[in-house]
Amino acid sequence: MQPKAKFRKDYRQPDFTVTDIYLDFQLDPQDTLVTSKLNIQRQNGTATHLRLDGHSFELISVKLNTQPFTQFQQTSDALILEIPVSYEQFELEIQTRLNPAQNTSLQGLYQSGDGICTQCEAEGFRQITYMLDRPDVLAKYRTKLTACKQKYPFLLSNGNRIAQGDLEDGRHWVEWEDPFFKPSYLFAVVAGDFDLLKDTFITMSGREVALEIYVDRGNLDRATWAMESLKRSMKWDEERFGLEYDLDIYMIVAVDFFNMGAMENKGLNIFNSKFVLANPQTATDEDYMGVESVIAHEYFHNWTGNRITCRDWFQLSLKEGLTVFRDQEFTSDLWSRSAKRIEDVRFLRTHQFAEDASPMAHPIRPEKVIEMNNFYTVTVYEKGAEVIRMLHTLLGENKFQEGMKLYVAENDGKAATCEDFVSAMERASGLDLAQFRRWYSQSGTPELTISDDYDEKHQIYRLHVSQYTPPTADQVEKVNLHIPLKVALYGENGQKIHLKYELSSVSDVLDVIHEHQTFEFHSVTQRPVPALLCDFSAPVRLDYNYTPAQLMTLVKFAENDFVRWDALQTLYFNELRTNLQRYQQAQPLRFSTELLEVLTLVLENANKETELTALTLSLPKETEFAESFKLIDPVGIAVAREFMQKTIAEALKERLLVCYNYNKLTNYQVVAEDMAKRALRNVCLSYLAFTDVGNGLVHKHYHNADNMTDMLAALNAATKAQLPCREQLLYDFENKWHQDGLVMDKWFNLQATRPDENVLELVQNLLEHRSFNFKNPNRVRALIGSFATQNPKAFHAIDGSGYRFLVDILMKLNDTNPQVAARIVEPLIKLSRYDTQRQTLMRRGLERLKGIDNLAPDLFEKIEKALK
Ligand code: B3K
Ligand code: ZN
Repeated sequence: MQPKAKFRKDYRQPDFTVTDIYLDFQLDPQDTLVTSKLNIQRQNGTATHLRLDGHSFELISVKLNTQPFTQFQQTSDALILEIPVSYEQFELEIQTRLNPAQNTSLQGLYQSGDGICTQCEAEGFRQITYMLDRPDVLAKYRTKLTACKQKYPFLLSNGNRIAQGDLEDGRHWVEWEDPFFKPSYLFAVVAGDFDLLKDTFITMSGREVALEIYVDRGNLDRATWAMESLKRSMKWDEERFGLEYDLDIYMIVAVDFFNMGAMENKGLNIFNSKFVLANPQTATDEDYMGVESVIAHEYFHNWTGNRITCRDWFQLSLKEGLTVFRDQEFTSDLWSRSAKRIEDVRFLRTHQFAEDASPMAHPIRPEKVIEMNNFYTVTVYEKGAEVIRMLHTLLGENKFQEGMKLYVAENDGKAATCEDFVSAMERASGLDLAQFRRWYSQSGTPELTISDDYDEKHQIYRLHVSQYTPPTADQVEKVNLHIPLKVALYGENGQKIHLKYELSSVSDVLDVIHEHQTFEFHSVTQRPVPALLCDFSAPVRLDYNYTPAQLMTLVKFAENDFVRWDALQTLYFNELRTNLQRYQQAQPLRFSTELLEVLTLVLENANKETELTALTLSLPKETEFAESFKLIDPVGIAVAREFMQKTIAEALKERLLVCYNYNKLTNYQVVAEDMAKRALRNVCLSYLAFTDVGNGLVHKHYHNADNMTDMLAALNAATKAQLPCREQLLYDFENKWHQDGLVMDKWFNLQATRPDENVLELVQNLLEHRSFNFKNPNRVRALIGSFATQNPKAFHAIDGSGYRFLVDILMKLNDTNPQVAARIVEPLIKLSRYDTQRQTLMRRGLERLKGIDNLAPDLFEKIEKALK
């Protein structure tokens, strides 16, 4: 049977709702008994069919108002009950039996290591018991957990602990009550043995909140950063958004087996241990930042997601886009705003633009879904956050916060829609957002084509702007969007030109609303260099024919760090493009003197702006370059990029060495200044690895490292430049860390992204490695995911070996963990971006997959679209 699609337009209010739930769990890894008592209320006076979602468990019994009940029909994914019309309100009692240890899908109730936990978003609750498992059914939960006390000393659920006790058979029980109404996807249970880090937070109204972080035994020293991050998040949300925490306890549990980053269950977040655990020996600076932002993100969901939830899953960006925007702002306020912006834009351009150009293209509010888990995407999250950011740009901070207040006041305790949010913003600001709303319904990456002219006589400068959104796989017809275009003008000597129309100042944010539009600036005394799309004011592609001299002016003089970084990006991209062409025409590669000049200048100023230098000096990855081509040549890009890297290294070797030595630190601290120094020093190292001093330098760097950031930088440099020392360093690392899965993920990633010819064979052998575990999503992503997405040259090998390998893996993952399978199939469905030979091979792989028995809806949805 083919999985069925659901459409946004078909939303209907439920006929029945659940007001209260009492859940009783008799927990056991192989044999868990769940008794659920649902208080149900009829919403629609004539409805007699009550359809409850549920699958993957054994149904034991059903009672209606305490009496055994048999008027139901059981299907593969539901229980359909016949409820007499006279029943306005009734209690349904359902008993089910589950096997958490055998649940490798990591949804519903499952075993992780020695513990047991849940994952209910999006539709995992229905794997525990029958339920109206939809986000617009809000109920109050009371939960009793009973389990062996020795094996599971901690029994956790949402809300407040209201009672507990011991049983004579060695088991104990704990009862929890959550006073807030919530949808089933926010329900959570954890049972296990942990080390516990405790702290408290005093809220702005003076209430004390208990903070508890649960980690595997022995990991306590790796939890402090997460705790600090949590407190910073709570404080920030009060200060910037005026939002205060509502329960008396906030718990975070770190588990090793988890399909994504973390989950914002009410009062009981469950995290992938990757985003909790950090100490200097095991985590890099990047990991530290990752932990802080995911902790913040899940915390921020308490208001944007939990207190105000989504009416239906098509509205997912209501909570995700907004919460990503909030965590981005948090990081920007605490660290460096421009660095954060640069990283986010890099990510969006590489991954979201690629998604929009793929068979999976969808608007931030999708119209049609087969498997909801497939829509936790960069589009819903990151483009969703860009849409919120554009609103913020258009409204300004004050009006935006007024809009937030209105949104919260109107929707607290409810299941809302994206429209509710935009409407609040519209009414609070008085702006007309009619055209802006189209960002919610239109997919695809808009292109802004800009040209300019300068009228010297009248001192008028004009920007001619055209917008065009190319058709996408899901939607052919496109309309004009409301695009905020932030600009700045610079004189030849770097002075910023005041923006004027006639005699008055005008905003630097231009409202692009038509297909073609001209913007005029007056009193411009010389032909300016335009900085366009400053701070990436809209998620669009920009096409303006910059000359190298203009870009040089921007790199040198622009006030805005983002503009300077972006100008250098354009130079890198142009350089790569030119050399790729030369490579394809079998001509010798050449490096432009302008770019070397700019880079020399950047290095000269390195000490004044360490962080920005590190960012601008990093060459875009192969996958970043690839995104700017309609037709991707994975081999050519790798060759041209490596040529650039080697040329820069050789030409600037002395300067890079000076910079490398200058930024040496004596001890490890997670503070902005030191992180910037490490980043810059390690970028220098990555270039120097390609010179004659490389082997000695990298070897020494590795052995002198007192932290993971530097150690990994050395390993990375050694493998990318294929230095003689690499095998020995990799061996040393493995020997030291093989018992630590999270650290080994870094090693697996390095192995999978090696430039070596035989990398596929290496990866295949590593499937048998002592630290690898096919059931653990982190391991699978680190080894197999990295190979498929971060080693394009090897994955797209023209003999099809990379594709065959991935398909073999996917066939197995389809049975064990379809959600992870649907993530790592991504590079294979983007077939239209490659030449016909590769396309044919990719298609063959997808067809082989499509033919298997029991193809999960997760893979089915993507493959079906890809083969269209
Ligand atoms: N809301 C969860 C993601 C759930 C994914 C379900 N497949 C984490 C987050 O976005 O905060
Ligand atoms: Zn989220």
